[in-house]
Amino acid sequence: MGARITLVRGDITTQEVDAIVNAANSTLLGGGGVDGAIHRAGGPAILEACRELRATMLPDGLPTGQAVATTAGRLRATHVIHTVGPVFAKREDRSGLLASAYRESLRVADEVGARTVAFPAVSAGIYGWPMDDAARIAVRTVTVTSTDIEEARFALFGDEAYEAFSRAVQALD
Ligand code: AR6
Repeated sequence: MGARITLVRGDITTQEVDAIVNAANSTLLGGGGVDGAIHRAGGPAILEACRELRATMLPDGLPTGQAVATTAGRLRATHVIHTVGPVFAKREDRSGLLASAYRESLRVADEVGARTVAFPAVSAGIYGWPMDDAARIAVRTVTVTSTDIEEARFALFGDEAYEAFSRAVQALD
């Protein structure tokens, strides 16, 4: 069964869900955008857990298209699931990696027992993915992936993102 998709406008860090997905980079050591906001709101426990992962399971970092869970520190959520979306490239189709970031995040969410998960528009900020296409890939991948998650909530910053995801959801019907 696929998860029920919901859309909200606003800050992902304040969502009351079991797990929040972070649009991280391979170092797992922080950055701007959603990543910066999650570390700021969640406090140092998240970075500590990421450093521990780098020192043990992931010495070379988290590959693009993969996902890994840590504590959510002070956030209302219990888990942060860090995933790495691809940087958009005009001359190369990396959409398989973007779909993989969502699929792997759902797999890890199942592993930690999450029932509600909030996603940002992975790759559609600093990594430059055109919003309409990012929304289509996100919505399609979550819809076709089999999972025990009940709700996949996209927490979207700004009208452009919200409208793009609304169109992508409407296009499913
Ligand atoms: N809540 C919800 N959405 C947000 C928030 C927030 N608090 N902040 C930004 N967005 P981005 P990427 C939106 O750049 O493109 C970091 O440096 C934003 O408007 O966060 O995958 C990482 O460390 C955009 O629509 O992620 C990586 O180096 C979407 O979230 C790199 O950025 C994703 O934007 C990853 O870039």
